[in-house]
Amino acid sequence: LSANNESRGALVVFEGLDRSGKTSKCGRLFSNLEGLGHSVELWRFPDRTTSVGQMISAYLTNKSQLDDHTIHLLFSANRWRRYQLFVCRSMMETKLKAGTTLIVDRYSYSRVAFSTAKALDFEWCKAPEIGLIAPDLVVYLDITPEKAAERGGYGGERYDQLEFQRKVAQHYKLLKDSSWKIVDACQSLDDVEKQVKEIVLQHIIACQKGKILSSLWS
Ligand code: 2DT
Repeated sequence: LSANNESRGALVVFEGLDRSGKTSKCGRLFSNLEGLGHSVELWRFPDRTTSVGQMISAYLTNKSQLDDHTIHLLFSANRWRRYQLFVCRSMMETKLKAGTTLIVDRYSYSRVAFSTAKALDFEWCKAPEIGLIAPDLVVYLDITPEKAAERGGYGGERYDQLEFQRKVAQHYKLLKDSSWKIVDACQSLDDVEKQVKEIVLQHIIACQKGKILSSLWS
């Protein structure tokens, strides 16, 4: 991952509990960056459009049952597929090196936090994600599970339960590293948007100046 990084785009990941506002903040950031003339794309995991994505979606909506290990590996396969679509250089790497910033709604941290919340082994959960591209920035939208639950209720999916989200919140904390910026998701929408935009622009500049791409957890 160390070839020509000049003027590359940034890999910006959003993480947080359900109802923390990730999807709307990703959308706002995307429009803001586009408005400023940046080359930018919005990605989302799970990508429910692929065949593996459809299996994940059936599991999340309780239409199918899968063993915890199996669903863990399917979520990873969903990301690897996106990564490997071009034969030698991944789609992600190609886009970043072409100068496109990627805003990604959930990434490997979701996988480990959600699976370890089911009491799967921490290192086992990380293993299938090792070697994916490490984000330049992880924006963690911080909200307590109780406050998140008050926000118009959860959807009807498998993980949308307060007790489970409490466990996920605890496990997210174990994944925090130097690429993380914690943003208080309970501020006004405008304040969250402004803070996120400032942090992201700083990281885009660092990447344009040649910050090296690295691999996740290796
Ligand atoms: P959305 O509500 O954001 O569509 O997510 N999840 C997600 C995992 O358990 N592992 C993963 O790797 C990813 C990307 C979090 C649907 C649910 O999928 C969970 C919530």
